[in-house]
Amino acid sequence: MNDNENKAFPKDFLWGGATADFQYEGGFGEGGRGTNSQDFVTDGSIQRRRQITLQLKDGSRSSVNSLESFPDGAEAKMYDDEYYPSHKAVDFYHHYKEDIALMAEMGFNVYRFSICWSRIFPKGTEEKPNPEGIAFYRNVIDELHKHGMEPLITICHDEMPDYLARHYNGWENRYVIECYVRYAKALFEAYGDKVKYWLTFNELNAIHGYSKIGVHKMTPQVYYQAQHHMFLASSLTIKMGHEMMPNAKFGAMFAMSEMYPATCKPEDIMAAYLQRRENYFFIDVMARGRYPNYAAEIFERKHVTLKKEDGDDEILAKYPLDFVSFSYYRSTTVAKDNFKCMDPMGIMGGNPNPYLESAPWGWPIDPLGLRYCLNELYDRYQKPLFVVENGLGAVDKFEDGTVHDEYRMKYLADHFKAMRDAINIDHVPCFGYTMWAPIDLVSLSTGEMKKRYGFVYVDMDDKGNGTLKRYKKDSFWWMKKVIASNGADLSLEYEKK
Ligand code: BGP
Repeated sequence: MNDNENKAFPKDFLWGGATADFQYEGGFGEGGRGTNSQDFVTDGSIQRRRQITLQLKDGSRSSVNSLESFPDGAEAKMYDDEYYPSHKAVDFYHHYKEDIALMAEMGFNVYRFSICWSRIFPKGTEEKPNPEGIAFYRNVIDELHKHGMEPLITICHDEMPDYLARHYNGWENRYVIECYVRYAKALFEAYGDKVKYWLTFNELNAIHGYSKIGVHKMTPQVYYQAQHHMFLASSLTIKMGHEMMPNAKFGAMFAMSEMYPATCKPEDIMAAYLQRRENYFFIDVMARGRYPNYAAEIFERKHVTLKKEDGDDEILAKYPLDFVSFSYYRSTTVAKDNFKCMDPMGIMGGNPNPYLESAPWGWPIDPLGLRYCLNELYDRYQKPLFVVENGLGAVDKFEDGTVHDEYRMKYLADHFKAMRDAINIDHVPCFGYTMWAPIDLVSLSTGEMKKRYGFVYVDMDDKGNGTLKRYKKDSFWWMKKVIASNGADLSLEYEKK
């Protein structure tokens, strides 16, 4: 056995959890919050995809699934008889003190959360931020510090003020860069002395459509143009952030899923390579600071002509990411005949791997793939790494005031071991881990509550009924033990203390 295998994690390793506002916070219509592009997305399931409800040009009601284009002239609209999970989510807005205390009790020293852009700038076009929105997150940050926790802020997690989507077509419009940078500046002015770690965007490689990037029609042209604007917004924000907060560190988050060739047939290996490359495209631009040479092949194949202005390339080159962060839930396989570049993450499933078991919502469980990703990402970018999402969505049985979720402990223990091996054996500099999601919240892909990730059970069902009361699961106590040992003790034994 290698002597380094069971060593603890590095001394200052950051252990914590991650959430996103529209899945967790709620507080719709409170504190001056403006409507957000995610507020029109209904609940759903694996069989029934989440819908964005619409009003058509002739005034009639319709809907599209959250990745599809709107019919001409249609606009997003809410209806009283629909359930929209983002409105209440699990109400962190009114439970933040209790939730942060629970996270602290497990020993977290970091908490990753996203700020709701429309809580700070309700329309996105205002000159001055909403003071109530600024105050809410200041209270959250102060509460974290009170408990010795470091905030890690996602500036934009798959959403935007609805006004910018509706009137400007979201990120397709270059004007939105200016709005985003003004928003980031307001955050840096308000919290710059309290927050060191920032993520400019969440999963740029996996966001499509109106709810996430504000565009009415999804074509490759619109998609890559929108991405170009997000790359620029990120770089300009990093520039400004470093000027305003010399100690701050910036990342952006990518959805990683190891994409293995389905067989050793050269055609499958090539298909897997091409699909991986298409996924890496986004990190390549932001971490290396330039479009990769293979971008030309993607743009030719998809008939994309990017509109760039003079100076864009210099901005990307001068202000790349300080660290690379990513989500990792599973791996997938790629064969020549299942190659589908536009949706590399297959958020609703993924191709099976005969060597792996799948989690309840179909994602193959592959801890070793995390070690592989960490090695590959470091080798590719030579930048420190942060695993900012990983966890198991499962159907939990609530009994005796708790959940006996050994399956969750096992999933996490195996992934922690893989991460520990990457750090201790392979010498990959990974400085933190935030588990998705420490308190149960609404699933992004299906809008369900029953796909639960947390160490803490929240009493709420798929339609938002319940007391919202929080209960510690068995894994709560286990995680507390793991953090207390700084990851040296990953056994499934624990005591409830
Ligand atoms: C990531 C998102 C999160 C989160 C997670 C789990 O892609 O950044 O917002 O929800 O996936 O996905 P789901 O909620 O669909 O299980």
